[in-house]
Amino acid sequence: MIRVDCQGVAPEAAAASEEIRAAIACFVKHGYAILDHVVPAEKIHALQQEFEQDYGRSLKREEDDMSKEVGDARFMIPLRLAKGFADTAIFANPYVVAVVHAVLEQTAILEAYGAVVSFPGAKAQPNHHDGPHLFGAEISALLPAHALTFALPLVEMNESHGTTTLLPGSHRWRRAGEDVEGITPTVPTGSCMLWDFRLVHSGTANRSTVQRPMLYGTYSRPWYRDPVNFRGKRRMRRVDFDAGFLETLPEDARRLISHAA
Ligand SMILES: O=C(O)CCC(=O)C(=O)O
Repeated sequence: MIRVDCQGVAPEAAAASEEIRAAIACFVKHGYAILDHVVPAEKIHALQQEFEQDYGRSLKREEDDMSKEVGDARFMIPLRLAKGFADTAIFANPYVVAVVHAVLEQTAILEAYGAVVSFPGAKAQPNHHDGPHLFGAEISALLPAHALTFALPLVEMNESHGTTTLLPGSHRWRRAGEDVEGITPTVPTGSCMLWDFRLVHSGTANRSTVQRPMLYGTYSRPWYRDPVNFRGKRRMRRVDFDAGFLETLPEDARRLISHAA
């Protein structure tokens, strides 16, 4: 398993750093990147409390208009770009955006923003990719990435709370089920994972007694819209923010979400 430690890499120098270059190379070859120390752990702790307060009570163990079941006792909900979730260190994180720009080009957008929460006792998800192949598996395997998932745990992802198993190289599979050993990383708070939308992966079981919220962002090329995860969910906004929010943002962050204004 390859991990890249961003501690000591200045955010403004991220794109030119050896560390981010290594992350990009891993992403292109293996379909994933794991970045450590991209957000201070205290900031994540505050976000986790905010999540519990603002979303915890309304999130039930059943699908409704504002959530989607994505596995046994596992739900996806949209997050509003407000308060801590509107922090550019989170949705426009400089280390993450440096990888996003390299693999999806500078015109990349944040296509969706939310959380996947697994409840205590949630069983492992089946293997899947986040979207269907473009033009079928044979052609898709040859193409550069069109979208990726950014996963930022609000509590440590580990054997007890559950994490995500990734099948390295599966973004290049021409047929399903090639034989490869998965990796099941522990992801501490402040670290994140990125995976190619084509990569085969699955959330592992939550064996603990606490919810495991994982903030996610879908970054994509500007023409791409996730055709699956919002099907039948008209009330679920992909990227949601107040009028006037855009004007408060630096240019780079604004470019990521202005399509949703
Ligand atoms: O819960 C996880 O760890 C992964 C979730 C996931 O892959 C999904 O819902 O598509």
